[in-house]
Amino acid sequence: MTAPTHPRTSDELIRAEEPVLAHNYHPLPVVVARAEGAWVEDVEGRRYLDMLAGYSALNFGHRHPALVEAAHRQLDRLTLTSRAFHNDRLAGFAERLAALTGQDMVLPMNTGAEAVESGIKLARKWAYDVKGVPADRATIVVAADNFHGRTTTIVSFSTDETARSGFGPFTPGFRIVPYNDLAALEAAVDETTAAVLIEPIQGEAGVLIPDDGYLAGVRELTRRAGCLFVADEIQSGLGRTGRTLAVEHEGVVPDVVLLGKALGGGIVPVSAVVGRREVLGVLHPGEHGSTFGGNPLAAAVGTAVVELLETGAFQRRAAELGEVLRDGLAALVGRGVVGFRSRGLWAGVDVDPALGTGRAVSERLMREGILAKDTHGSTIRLAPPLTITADELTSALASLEKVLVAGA
Ligand code: IF1
Repeated sequence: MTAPTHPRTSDELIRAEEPVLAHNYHPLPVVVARAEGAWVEDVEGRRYLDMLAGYSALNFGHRHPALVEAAHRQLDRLTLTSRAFHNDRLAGFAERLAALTGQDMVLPMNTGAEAVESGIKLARKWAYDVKGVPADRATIVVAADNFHGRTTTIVSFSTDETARSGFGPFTPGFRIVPYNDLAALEAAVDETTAAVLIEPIQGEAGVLIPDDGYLAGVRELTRRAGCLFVADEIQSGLGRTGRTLAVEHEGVVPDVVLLGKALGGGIVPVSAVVGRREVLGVLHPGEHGSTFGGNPLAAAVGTAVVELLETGAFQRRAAELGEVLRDGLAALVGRGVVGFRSRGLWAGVDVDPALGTGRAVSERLMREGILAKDTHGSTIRLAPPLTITADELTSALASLEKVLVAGA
């Protein structure tokens, strides 16, 4: 069937997807056609405030001018060489990213899951080559309720049956312990342990923030045990929580940090494994790679993203506006909100189940011109672009109040 010549309406486009697009999502019934800053516009011209920001891939808003300019400039020069050759953008990107994160080396990849998979391979190879774990015996400790991506190995250690069932057989070598439980973690780490892999804040689980001291405890425990602390900052990093990396709230420096999402500025997929020389140095030519990893377009956009973060302005903004978000949500506790967790411009809001599921609340918010997304049950995730203004944030909170209190 050929597409009709007249521009199709939102409803027509939604219907057209059904027979031809895999049904691995259940999107809200909104068809976005253009966007700028914190605002998106659907096919019919209705405007919405974007409180999801691509699950934290749009920290700098839609089409940030500096990022679009960097992309346009590079599009007119060079977009891909493969790593068979050098390109003139990659050294600068790696230098700036390593400096921003306080790490030695960078392994450039594309998606978050690729960064996680690469981090797993690096940790295992470090365990064999440096720590001396017997071949094929390395273990990696992860947290229950984790979310690290959708590949077969990553869902092998998921505790979410929806994400995991039907995709076996699974990759061995992972131990699962409760999040935010140092005793359980200590019991799971032994001489075969290559790494502890955790999110500094569990995003998909509902923005679960561990107790103060947990991250420092993981750092101390892994140092003492002689294994790696690998922090997945793909969603929590790059300004979202009010710091460059969420681990900075406890002054912790992991051995390896996984980055993605906002590293590509919402323009191209850019991810990276950044870490100590002793770890990333275990890779030799031919042992790992990617067609697009480190491509000049990604490196140019990634460099522009790092430049935005080098001043600290976005991190300070997320911290300051995070107080507006926190205070606004606190005022709703007992008035439709049964609890919430927030750090910087990132919140998991538990809505009174009597008012409806998270999905139902998301649909009501959509009708109020606010785009947000439920995680599990009746929890709504709020993660606006860090470019949002205080007034926009306040109006989003007012819409949430209207939807909850009015039971709209
Ligand atoms: C979807 C969730 C969020 C991540 C962390 C690695 C990855 C992600 C901490 C993998 C990706 C995305 C995946 C996307 C929706 C979104 C998500 F709901 F799935 F769980 F944010 F919470 N580590 N999270 O959050 O990165 O390969 O996707 O680039 O699968 O629908 P990716």
